[in-house]
Amino acid sequence: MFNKDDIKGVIFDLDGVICSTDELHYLAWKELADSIGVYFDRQINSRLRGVSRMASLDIILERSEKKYSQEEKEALAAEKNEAYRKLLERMSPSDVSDEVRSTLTALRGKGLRLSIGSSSKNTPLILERTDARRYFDAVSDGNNITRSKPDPEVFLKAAEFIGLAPSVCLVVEDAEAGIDAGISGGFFTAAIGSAVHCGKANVNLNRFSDLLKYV
Ligand code: B16
Ligand code: MG
Repeated sequence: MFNKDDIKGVIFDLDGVICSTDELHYLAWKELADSIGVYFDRQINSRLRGVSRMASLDIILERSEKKYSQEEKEALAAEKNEAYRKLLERMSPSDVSDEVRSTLTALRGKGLRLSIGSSSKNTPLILERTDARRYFDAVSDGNNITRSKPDPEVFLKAAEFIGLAPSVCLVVEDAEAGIDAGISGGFFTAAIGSAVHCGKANVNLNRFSDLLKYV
């Protein structure tokens, strides 16, 4: 049973929760898909939310007539990532809203421990470009895991990094795969954005600052 007094830490997904990189992922995947003649649009892009880089590529290649070897797929993923990192250089502190910043500051003020729990290997660059690293006690991301969401590894590591048990942490996610990961790791979960529709989270947030009602 969810009880706000039990929560000692909050673990945040990055893309879609703290900031939005959807459009940049789209542009980089689109460039790659065009270069190999594979159809790709924004609807397909929406299936990539919260999914790892290689799993995203597999979704894109569903439309390809050519079968790619593992080595070729790794080269394609590296090419996309290079284009994506160039686009990330355009991010700035204004890509993290005042609402997100003031809510994170208020949560810290309540004595809660905060961590990032993101599948993205580009998390350090995104946090640096947006000047958001300073709100978090720890960062667990695609660089310290071997299994992506819906596996709970990234959140279990985040809880370990802030020295708390999953049972006293709330995971905030915008993707169903992330809510599933939180549930299977024994965390309480809060859904925002498209994850609200899956109906599986303990709480649904209309907006980021609603978190202050629940913890
Ligand atoms: P990268 P999150 C996820 O971040 C993104 O939502 C997903 O679209 C992306 O494919 C994944 O990170 C891997 O990202 O290619 O940068 O390592 O939502 O878990 O913060
Ligand atoms: Mg996300």
